[in-house]
Amino acid sequence: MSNFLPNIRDARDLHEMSVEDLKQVANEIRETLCNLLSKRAAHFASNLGVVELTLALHSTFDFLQDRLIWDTGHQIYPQKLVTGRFHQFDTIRTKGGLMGYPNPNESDYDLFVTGHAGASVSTAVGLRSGDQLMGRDNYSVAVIGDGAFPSGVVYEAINNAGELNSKMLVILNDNEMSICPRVGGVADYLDRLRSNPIYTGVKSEVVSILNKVPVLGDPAEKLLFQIKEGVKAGLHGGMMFEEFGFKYFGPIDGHNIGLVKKYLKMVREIDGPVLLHVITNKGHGYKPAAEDPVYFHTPPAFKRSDDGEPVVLSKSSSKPYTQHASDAIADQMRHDSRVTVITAAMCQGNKLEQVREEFPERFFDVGICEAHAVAFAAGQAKVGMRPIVDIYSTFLQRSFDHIFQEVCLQGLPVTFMMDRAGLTANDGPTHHGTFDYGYMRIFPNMVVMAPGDANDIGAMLDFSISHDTACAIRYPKLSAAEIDRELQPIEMGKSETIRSGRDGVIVCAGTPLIDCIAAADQLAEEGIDVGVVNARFVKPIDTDMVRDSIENHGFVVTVEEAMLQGGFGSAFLEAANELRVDATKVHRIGIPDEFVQHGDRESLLADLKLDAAGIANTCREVFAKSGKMQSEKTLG
Ligand SMILES: Cc1ncc(C[n+]2csc(CCOP(=O)(O)OP(=O)(O)O)c2C)c(N)n1
Repeated sequence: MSNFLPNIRDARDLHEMSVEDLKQVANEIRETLCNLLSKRAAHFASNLGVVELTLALHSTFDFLQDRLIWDTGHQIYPQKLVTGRFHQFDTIRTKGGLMGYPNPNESDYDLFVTGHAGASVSTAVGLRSGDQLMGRDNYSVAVIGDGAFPSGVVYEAINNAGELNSKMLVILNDNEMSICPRVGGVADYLDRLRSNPIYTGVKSEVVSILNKVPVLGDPAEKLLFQIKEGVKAGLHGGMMFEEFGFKYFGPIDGHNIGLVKKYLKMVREIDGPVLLHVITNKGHGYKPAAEDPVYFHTPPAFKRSDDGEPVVLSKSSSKPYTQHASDAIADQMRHDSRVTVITAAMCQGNKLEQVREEFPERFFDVGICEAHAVAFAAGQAKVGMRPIVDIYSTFLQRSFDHIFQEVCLQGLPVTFMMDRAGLTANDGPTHHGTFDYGYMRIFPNMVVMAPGDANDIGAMLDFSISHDTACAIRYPKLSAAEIDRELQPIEMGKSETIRSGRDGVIVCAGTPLIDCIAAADQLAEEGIDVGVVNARFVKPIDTDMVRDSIENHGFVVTVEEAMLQGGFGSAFLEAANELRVDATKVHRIGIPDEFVQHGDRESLLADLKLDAAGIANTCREVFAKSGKMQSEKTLG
């Protein structure tokens, strides 16, 4: 078996390859993907599904001249393998290694760092428009999955593209799946496109004619288009995409490299925007992944047994925060029929399967439509329901304006469960949920909470459901800690003292609490007596605690796994300023003004001084300074 892949230095090498050779490359890519998964968790099923599409695209276009955007970006692995990164591929999703998403720092073939779904068509339209203004005669392509396709921004882009009428291609990669099965009216529409027997008949006829005609520049081709347009218009009275000004082709088999290439060559000759609908199977080529694409979206590392079955290499036994959150949500729903839960296509990630089963009528998966999710929740809240919006911290950024206008400005009681807050480690900058304290605490009528451990989650949700304006609760993607203590009830704006200390105090927002306690333990062994406070509320902050921390301790260190700007430590300083107490002894630990890259959690935390050792070190330093200041004062 020849080995093409290690020798492909650049995607242009694919141009000379026959379809048969490209099929061989496809096999090699799949083997490489399977081998990667034996080392670490990574995006898998979506990548298996786009192998042929990637090869067809890169062997037809030159994407150093033309432009290519993969929507979301999690299905970029095959592109990395054929654009000069094969030999580093083993490093993907490790610190300093390749990113698991497109990254222009790695290759000119990756145009944007992306990880959030839905924006590909907009950027592709923008690229095309800019290139046109710069006088370049190139082509812009966006590949977008059927899961991302219902995102509102896609229609804003399609609306604009139709009007600009420039040459560009949107490839709709339809595998009938988001991470979970896709939902909603667009999904139904795509199903109808796939299954309409008349249209399917026409399609195969078109394909068979296509197979017979020369690919480029043949007048028969133009005729073919006209026939197709006429037939389609007659059958459907105008298709949705065509109404927007796009020419629609497909659906075609996205695993047939030769066929996809043929269509790509053909649509490249068309003036104006084109939508090519390709059908692929998520997990294609590895049977267990094709059979269970939900699990295999980002599975944990596994090796293949002799008969190819996946054998998971390690299992985490402790219960994650997400599961505690999901259990608490179910509990609320059991006791209060006003409570609903809304997820934006992350039922699996949010561990809401059980809730979906138990409360099908109060469970809403709105698709990858975070903005809609929040405005929808506002509508429910307005008429007396108690909606819980369960969305990852980073994706909730998409809803910023609706949090402001539809929720906070109206004073509505919507609860935000912000999952995956803090560092999400190997996913990197698109996925770290580190901006939420800043973007949530600026709104009037918003309460912002951060559980210090698993025990706080249920109590905070309980507080939130009975509170009459919006509340946000943010927690990470981690196994949950349970801190041994006598639990104090959640009271509006009240922190919890975990232990008191004479020399200084660490005030922690959220789940770094366990590391703060470990740091205080280390310091105690050295004779430095440091208290630990579980802030619980980022907004309203406990002003009594702020005053006490400053007035009765030698130093204060605030800790948060979030951006320092606008974050918890900043809230602490603001409160100190309003109290007119001297905040010079306050030191903040958190994320500085830069994007944190991908890597293993431990070393990212160590770099940011956010692990127990880093927190202890900072305390030592400020303790030494505070001691010096104290003795200077005494001497002076
Ligand atoms: C704004 C946003 N919300 C949610 C996600 C989480 N997410 C990642 S991939 C994915 C499913 C994407 O499905 P689709 O677009 O069909 O691509 P496929 O994986 O099927 O190729 C989701 C919901 C995201 N990346 N961005």
